[in-house]
Amino acid sequence: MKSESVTVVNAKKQFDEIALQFETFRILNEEGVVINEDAMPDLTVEQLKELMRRMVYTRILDERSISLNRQGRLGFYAPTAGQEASQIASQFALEKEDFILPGYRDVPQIIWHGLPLYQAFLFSRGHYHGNQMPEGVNCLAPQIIIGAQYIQATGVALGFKKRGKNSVAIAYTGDGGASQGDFYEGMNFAGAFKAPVIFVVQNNGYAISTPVEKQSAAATIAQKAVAVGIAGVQVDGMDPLAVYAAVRDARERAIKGKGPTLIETLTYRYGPHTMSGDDPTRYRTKEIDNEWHDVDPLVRFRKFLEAKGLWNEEEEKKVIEQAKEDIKAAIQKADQYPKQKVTDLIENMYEKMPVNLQEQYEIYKEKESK
Ligand SMILES: Cc1ncc(C[n+]2csc(CCOP(=O)(O)OP(=O)(O)O)c2C)c(N)n1
Repeated sequence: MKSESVTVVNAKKQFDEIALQFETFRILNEEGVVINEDAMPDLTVEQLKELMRRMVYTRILDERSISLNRQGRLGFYAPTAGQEASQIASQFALEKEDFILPGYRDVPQIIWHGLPLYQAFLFSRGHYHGNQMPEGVNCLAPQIIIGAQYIQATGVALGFKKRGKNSVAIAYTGDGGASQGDFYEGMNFAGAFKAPVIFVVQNNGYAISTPVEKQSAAATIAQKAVAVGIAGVQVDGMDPLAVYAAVRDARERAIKGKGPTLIETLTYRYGPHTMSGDDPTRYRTKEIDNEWHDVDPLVRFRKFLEAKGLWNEEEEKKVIEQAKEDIKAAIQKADQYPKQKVTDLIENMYEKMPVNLQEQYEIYKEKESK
């Protein structure tokens, strides 16, 4: 065969071009000024204010949760401050019937989807009732196994599709999650079957202490969508309007049968990985912290609303007081909830108790009745 007949692929050029197509989608700049008017989502004044309220509330919830953890009143806790635009604005773009498959840091989304606060505190304490979603709250319990919820989300979405429902599943993971096999497997299957699912990667730069550059040679996580033939977008994860618009758009396409979307949000967690001993000063500098604080989602959105005369200090204070009151009541309710027993664990593990556990169950029932 003559060499001229062979098509030579300029792979380097192709790769570079792919990365270029994934420029960061943004609507608000750091000063809270709209720089992408065409992409402005259709939100009412009340919805814009509600989005701000939820972000302020969630920041307080994070502060209080950290302090409750330090007092020994909460157990496992993964801080959320810095990630409010990625978390709260993405949930805000959903409908109640949509199904959330969260990771351990995504407790705020499931609270705003309907999980009572006292149950979120029980989840933190490892109490089974923290994982029992009330009827009509369409969420799974936060997943600790990194990336596993990507496969589960595809299954939930296919269920919606088979039943002809106009609902979507949304799965959250971090940048570390995008290094897992489950991430590719879930997206690949969803793409092939056009499952109505939204895959969100909150890229906060680190999987505990491992920087994202050490997890992948790809210039963006969003471009990984290309390999499985689905839509992908990289979003400024500190811009609540951009996150909202991207998720809303992905949702609309999903329910129209156009398949899944991978959304990478560029964000940052201000605190440690979890409250179980991580020290971020060992792998991040103060300068990096400051750079991200300068683009804080609450500051940016506050400026945007204030310029329109829709937000002020008084309004913010009201939200803060409400959050503190709710948190106090919820932790008291969690304290009063019956302590977890071994029999509770066995009862809640299987729909039908296996025979081998039945024996142990009887032993504990006897012990716990004393
Ligand atoms: C399958 C699996 N491997 C390892 C771990 C241990 N682990 C817990 S959190 C974490 C880092 C995850 O980072 P990322 O996905 O970026 O999420 P982030 O915590 O930044 O939100 C690891 C490796 C785990 N929970 N599950």
